Amino acid sequence: MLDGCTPWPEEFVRRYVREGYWQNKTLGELLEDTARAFPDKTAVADGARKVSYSDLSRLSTRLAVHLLKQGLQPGDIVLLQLPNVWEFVVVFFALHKIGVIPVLCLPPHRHTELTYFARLTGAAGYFLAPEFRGFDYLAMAKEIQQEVPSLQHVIAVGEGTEKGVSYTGPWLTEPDETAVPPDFLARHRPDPFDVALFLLSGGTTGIPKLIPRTHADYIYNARQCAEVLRCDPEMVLLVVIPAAHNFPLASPGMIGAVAVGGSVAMCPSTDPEKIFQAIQTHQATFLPLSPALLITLLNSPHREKYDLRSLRFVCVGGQKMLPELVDRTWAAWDYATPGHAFGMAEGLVNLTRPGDTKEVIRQTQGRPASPAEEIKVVDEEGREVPPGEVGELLTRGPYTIRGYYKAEEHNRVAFTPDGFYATGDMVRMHPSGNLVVEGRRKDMINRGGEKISAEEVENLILSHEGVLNAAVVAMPDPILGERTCAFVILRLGRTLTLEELVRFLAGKRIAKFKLPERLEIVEAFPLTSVGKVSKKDLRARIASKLKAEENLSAGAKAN
Ligand code: AMP
Ligand code: DBH
Repeated sequence: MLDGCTPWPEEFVRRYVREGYWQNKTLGELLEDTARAFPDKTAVADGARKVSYSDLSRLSTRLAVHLLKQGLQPGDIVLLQLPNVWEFVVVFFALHKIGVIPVLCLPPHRHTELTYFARLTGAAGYFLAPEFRGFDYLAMAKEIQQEVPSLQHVIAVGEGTEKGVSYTGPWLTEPDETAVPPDFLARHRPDPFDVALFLLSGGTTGIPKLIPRTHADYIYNARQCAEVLRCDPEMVLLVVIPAAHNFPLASPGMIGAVAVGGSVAMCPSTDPEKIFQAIQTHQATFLPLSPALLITLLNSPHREKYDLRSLRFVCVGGQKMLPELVDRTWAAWDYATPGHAFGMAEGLVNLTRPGDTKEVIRQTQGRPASPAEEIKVVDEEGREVPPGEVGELLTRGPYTIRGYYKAEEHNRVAFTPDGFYATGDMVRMHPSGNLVVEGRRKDMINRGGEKISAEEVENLILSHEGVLNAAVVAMPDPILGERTCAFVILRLGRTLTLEELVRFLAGKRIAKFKLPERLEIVEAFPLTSVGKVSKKDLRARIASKLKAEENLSAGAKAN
């Protein structure tokens, strides 16, 4: 396996292959299989553009040829940061055809995160859209290149003339390729049992972690999710949450859709009306959403204007969907089944099944997609708790990693000696055999499904000269579930406002979703019995303060 990655022990490799979970197939070959079976079917749709499977196969091969000509080589690592556009799919499969390994960055990631990923991996290239939501990615790419000399290739989707940048547009529109030798793919074929891509972990420690996923494990992950959710060639997946997330990518996601010969429709906007429009235009059947997005859709006055009756499955993940939200979804769209996806980029995916009873869908977050996934619910000493009691979820299986990339120290705490991943999620086994998420022990904020490491934000706040100490916690939010609240102790005689703090942090060039949305200046932090900062108390304090403020403003309105 690639340097810096932890392989599965030999006995597990043999078992996963013997029992048929891992197949000798690359992601590139997965696409080729479907292109042979369904050449004329729409593979990808984006607005008015439709790309058939035979075209997707051809275009991704053509792009792969150009990338090799540019000097990218099998085994190179690249940053991939694209919005939800059709080229995402073309680039994704082009890379896998030649064994170039993408790091799946999110569109909000900025200079600091990208530089870190590029340095850690020695990335050779950066795939981007020149502009998205008013941000100039090309300018950022130039700056990052100055700092990371390995980053030789900047490749933008679309057309353009910027010096030092290659554009996919001309490559994808040139007349048919003649220069592709028939054994082209075979010659550049990556090892299906080696790393295909890196996902990003929301992270619980100061530095975000890279998650290496192999072709074999990732294909099985997507296929297995597609199977238990009964996906078939009629599936039209609408990708609204950022396509680089594990959820819309492989649970069952884009790869699952390709595996079954379904279609992938890309929606770059999270504006409810644009989403409704996309559902209607593409006749979407399968819609992965975060609870926050689902609430926004249900609250939208535009909902009634569109015909959404193609929807069959509304799959909600990233954050817990409460029973009331399940009920509202059923009431709004009685032709669609709501379901939970409780997954993680590290591997394990729990799903409710279309055949589960209504009560199980209301109350639980599903069960492992694969029968080969081992799960344990344990107490603080690692002993399994009696069924029905709350404990931490541990897991091991054919698509759960055995270690983060180049993170030996962290791997020692995140994985047990026998290879279980400690999820940090507190769960309870429901009598149905499904899991119920009861909370978490990891120190992160889950902002509408986007994960924020408290420690990462605290370290940035601590670099402010007026700040003596900082503790970042989640505060409740009716739509996003959680937002970030920073508790700060100032140095003597200093002042700080939220605006000043946000301006300071924005200057650190990080993803905007990590910026605190509330600042509480305090004299001291509450401590636990062992003298650590009690985040539990801080969370309770801000929650009750918000509640009091809400009551106050409700009272003021009533008067
Ligand atoms: P990551 O490890 O960054 O991929 O984030 C995965 C984490 O998101 C899980 O460990 C859970 O904490 C959380 N999560 C994902 N889906 C759900 C869900 N349906 N319900 C509750 N928490 C979820
Ligand atoms: O939050 C996640 O990371 C997530 C949510 C739903 C995930 O990785 C998944 C399904 O596979």
